[in-house]
Amino acid sequence: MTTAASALFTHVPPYAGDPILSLMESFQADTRADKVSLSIGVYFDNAGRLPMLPSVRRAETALLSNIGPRPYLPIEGMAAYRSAVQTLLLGAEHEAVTGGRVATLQTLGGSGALKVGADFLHRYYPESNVWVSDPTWENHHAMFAGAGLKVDTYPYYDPATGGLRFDAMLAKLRTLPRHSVVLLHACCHNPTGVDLSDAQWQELIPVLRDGGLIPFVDIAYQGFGDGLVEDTFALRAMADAGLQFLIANSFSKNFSMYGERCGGLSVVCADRATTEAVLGQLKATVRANYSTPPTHGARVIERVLNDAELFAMWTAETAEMRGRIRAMREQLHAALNAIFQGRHNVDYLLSQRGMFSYTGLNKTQVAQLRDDHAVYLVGSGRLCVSGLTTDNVEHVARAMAAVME
Ligand code: KET
Repeated sequence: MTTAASALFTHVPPYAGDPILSLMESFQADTRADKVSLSIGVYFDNAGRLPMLPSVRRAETALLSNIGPRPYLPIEGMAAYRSAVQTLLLGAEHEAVTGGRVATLQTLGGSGALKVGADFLHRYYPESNVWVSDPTWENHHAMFAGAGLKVDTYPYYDPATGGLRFDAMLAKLRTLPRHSVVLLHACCHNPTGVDLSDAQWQELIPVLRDGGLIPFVDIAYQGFGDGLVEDTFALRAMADAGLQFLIANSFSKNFSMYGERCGGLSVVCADRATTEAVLGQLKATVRANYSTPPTHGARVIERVLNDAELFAMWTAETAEMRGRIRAMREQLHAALNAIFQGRHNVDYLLSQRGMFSYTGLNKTQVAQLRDDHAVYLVGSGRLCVSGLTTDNVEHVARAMAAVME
């Protein structure tokens, strides 16, 4: 019955759609044979397929041959998974880890970690704003705002050079009120591919410490920059310097386990007692949201991370994915240079790292790429390099050139 009295929710407006996920839907509905998805941050192999990593297959097969009961996990997640997260991010021997100064939760992907962290910060620092890089992953804005924090930006990307506005970034961060939250990308910055060098991180750390700022580091692409350990340089340097900070890590990309929703939230605290209290309140946040995390993906990942042989396999698999991303950067760079003959500088493709590059293409050009050439980028001009293959890279280069010239 739809009488006026029973018509509820008529004031609910339609959803405009997510700027990234909605592109996946349009791409899937596109019937053109030469379509290329360079939008969502997902790693594809050179055949354009989502890989099933052999280390994951092996761990999962072993689990399936030993199917057991499925109790609720603890609110904070599996202990073996949580300690593996700490080892992967900071190293098993790091004093913060051995000293019991890291509160780690198993979370629903990197997104779940960001959300639980944002809720926690809003509760204990209700006056604090969060400062994110200009630009950042679109969903950072939505998540922090959704948790009640005011979101502001600090300078980051320089469109003129395709590099970093490091001095302007530091200058801005120096002006922030104490206890401001500063969202940082540990490696493979999304959407620009522009990272701080190790020396720049070392320069940033005193600014964070002396300003009494609360760093929140997002690491969603560990292994896709320079290496599994190399990509944690910022985390380890911050912990070495005695900073207290939050880390949201994701296993979606580096395990190619997007749908299993596996990640972690780690809070590096001043001492063991504070860590226990923080972990307790994080658990309270989770309990009031979704109660406890799921088992399957975490079991698989925990097995890979805690078994020496599987870990070595996975390390090699991440190196292979990283190598392919780099090779595709070089091939697109070479293909564009062959067309442009010096008319446009596309060296940003080589200096930027990780899955993404910022092309500088405007909304109209991105729309032309999609409508005229079936090449999908995010509206901001972000190109996901891992959607390129040796088969489609020439087509993409010709399409980019067609909309740029
Ligand atoms: N942090 C960053 C920086 C990030 O790019 C993503 C996903 C996440 C966190 C979320 O990770 P997950 O484990 O899936 O919750 N980014 C890609 C996918 C998306 O938008 O959801 C992307 O930017 O395309």
